[in-house]
Amino acid sequence: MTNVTSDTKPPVCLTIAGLDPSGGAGIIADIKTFSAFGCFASAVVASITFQNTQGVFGAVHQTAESVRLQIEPILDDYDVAAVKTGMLPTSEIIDEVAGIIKKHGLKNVVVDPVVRSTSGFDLINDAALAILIDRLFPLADLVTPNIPEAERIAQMTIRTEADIRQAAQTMQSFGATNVLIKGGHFSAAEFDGKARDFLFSENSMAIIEADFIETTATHGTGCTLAAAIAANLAVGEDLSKAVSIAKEFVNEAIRTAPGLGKGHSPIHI
Ligand code: PXL
Repeated sequence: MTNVTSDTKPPVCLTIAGLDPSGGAGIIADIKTFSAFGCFASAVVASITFQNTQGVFGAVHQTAESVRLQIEPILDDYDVAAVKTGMLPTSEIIDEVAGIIKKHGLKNVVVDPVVRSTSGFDLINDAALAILIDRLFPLADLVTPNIPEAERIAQMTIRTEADIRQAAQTMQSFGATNVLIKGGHFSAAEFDGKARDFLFSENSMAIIEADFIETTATHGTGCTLAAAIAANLAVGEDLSKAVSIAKEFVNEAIRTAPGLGKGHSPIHI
């Protein structure tokens, strides 16, 4: 039997994250996003969550061994062009993932420091968050916290743009080279109808702006944004371009969200 192959191979993107079986967030959102940018999706499950648009009801986490046994065959077989991590619920899993990223010299690593669901379910415990900061931040090309995540990681309250700068500096002092603080949860006193994300690189800060859309249909935005950035890095965009393309992509997905479910509806692409 012949193996018919095409000359043009899509870049392979790998997500290591949680499964949201209702399809809004986690690896399902990541897979859809990788595909949307012409990448080939591979996906490693770190936890199986039980949820719908109304809440997260529980989770069964994988072991570090299960995560390793999922990842290694992929890396033995494919050249992975970018990696996105999402819900990594335990210290053991984070330690394993960091070791593998280091050992294989994986590039274009986007770390979404998932901490808690919108409904208030803890997706990671405090001990694991400390390991995530310690082990994964230094290996990340980009870390993408939202405001509540940035507050928990930097251990401060964020109310102003100056607070955002300070939180980013703290995260950079933890070893993160580039930090994207997503301002969707940020309601500045002088709110002017814009949703702003703040991209901190070694010596610069850029503001990525889009129209603020008043909606509760935002389930999956964080995962989709990080996956879109990873996919755009995989196809060769530089970081700042990848972030602005991803931001526009997520905004369009919010704008066109189909209103599924009875709670926080997922975006859809
Ligand atoms: O949006 C954060 C998030 C990430 N990953 C998984 C989730 C959630 C939120 O519910 O379930 C698997």
